[in-house]
Amino acid sequence: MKNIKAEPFDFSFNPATSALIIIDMQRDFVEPNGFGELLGNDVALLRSTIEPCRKVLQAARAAGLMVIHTREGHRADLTDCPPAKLTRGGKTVIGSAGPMGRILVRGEQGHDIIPELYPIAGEPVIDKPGKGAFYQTDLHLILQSRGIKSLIICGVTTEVCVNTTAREANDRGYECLILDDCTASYFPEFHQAALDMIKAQGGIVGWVSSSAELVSTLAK
Ligand code: C5J
Repeated sequence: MKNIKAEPFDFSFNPATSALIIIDMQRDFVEPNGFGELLGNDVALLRSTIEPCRKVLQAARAAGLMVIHTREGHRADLTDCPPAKLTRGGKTVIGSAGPMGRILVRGEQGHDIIPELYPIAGEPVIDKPGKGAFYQTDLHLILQSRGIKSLIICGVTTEVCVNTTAREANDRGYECLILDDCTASYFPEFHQAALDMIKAQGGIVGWVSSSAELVSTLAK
């Protein structure tokens, strides 16, 4: 077992039954000219997560942790995109043409994971139509098949897909550790509130720690 300094109290995990899950580090959210920027957001706020995520990914791979990546997006014909989701965002609607291809459509440049964190062979990529990584995906089946009990969660955005996934995981019995500097929001105050909600009430959804703590714990 490993013990990592975390809030609201130390988080214990067995690397053999733990997975690193990196949420939606896609060009559409993190790079200029993607969905996020076209919606009027400052992607620099999310790009601060890239280097800490890269270090965590490297450490997780070296320690033999299971690594899973997710991508939010839809089929080219948008048949898996609820009409309610399609009408949001003003002119920047899902499926419309952008500088990196059709927005949040699978197979388009913008939908793919940024090169800095690109998956390697053996790392499952979960394509999800919703905000949560468990909704309408085979993530739970994959985790159960590998005997995974604990999830270390990174990615964007903290209050949307990271938070939704942590809540879904918590309800399914997984213990979740979210890494503060490996998650971010276009709205810094939402990032802080989202992490506060996770660790409140004795860790009602999970634990919060940092990339440095995780990397040093895995190296011990
Ligand atoms: C959003 C996400 N923010 N990955 N998606 O729409 O958090």
